[in-house]
Amino acid sequence: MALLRILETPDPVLRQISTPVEKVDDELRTLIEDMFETMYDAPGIGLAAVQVGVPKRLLVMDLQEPENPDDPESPPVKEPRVFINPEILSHSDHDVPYTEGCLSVPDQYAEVMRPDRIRARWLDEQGESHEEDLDGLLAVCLQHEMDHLEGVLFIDHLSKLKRDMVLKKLAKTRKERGLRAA
Ligand code: GNR
Ligand code: NI
Repeated sequence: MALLRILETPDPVLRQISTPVEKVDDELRTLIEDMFETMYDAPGIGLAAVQVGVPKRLLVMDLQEPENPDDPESPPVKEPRVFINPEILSHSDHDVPYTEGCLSVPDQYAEVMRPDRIRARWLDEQGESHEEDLDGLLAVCLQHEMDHLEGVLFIDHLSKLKRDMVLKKLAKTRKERGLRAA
């Protein structure tokens, strides 16, 4: 098990287009384990391989939703999911807003519009194929992660004005952090 370093914008690796996974083997499963460890540590609800410097079409996810939906403080249910070579087969024509964040754009949040339902196909860590209709946060998160496979960040969905605001805030946060660390 190992914690991996998460790349942050403007690292050019985040702009690479990830290539298909050719073989689901033990080497890949080790990377998947390390990605889960890194994602839970961050903490985040999803992580694409390219975010840890491996531009392959692989992502991990765990929404870590509270056991009791009426009590946000109740312990999260662990539901790790692995998506290898994911494809979106179709999507609804109804877009909904969701306030997104990204471990590669730390501590910045903005509303992004995406289709509320998608039909997706992917391989799991055993190489087995799955096809399912997804909605809610699962659909939002899978679309966010699949953007990473194309070198796209959530800020790319914003107007230039909003994107520049987010990047300015990011620069300010980094500067303040740097001063405090010094
Ligand atoms: O941890 C994350 N939270 C999140 C919230 C709303 C929409 C998408 C996400 S994914 C993000 C982790 C991440 O950057 N994955 O690429
Ligand atoms: Ni992200």
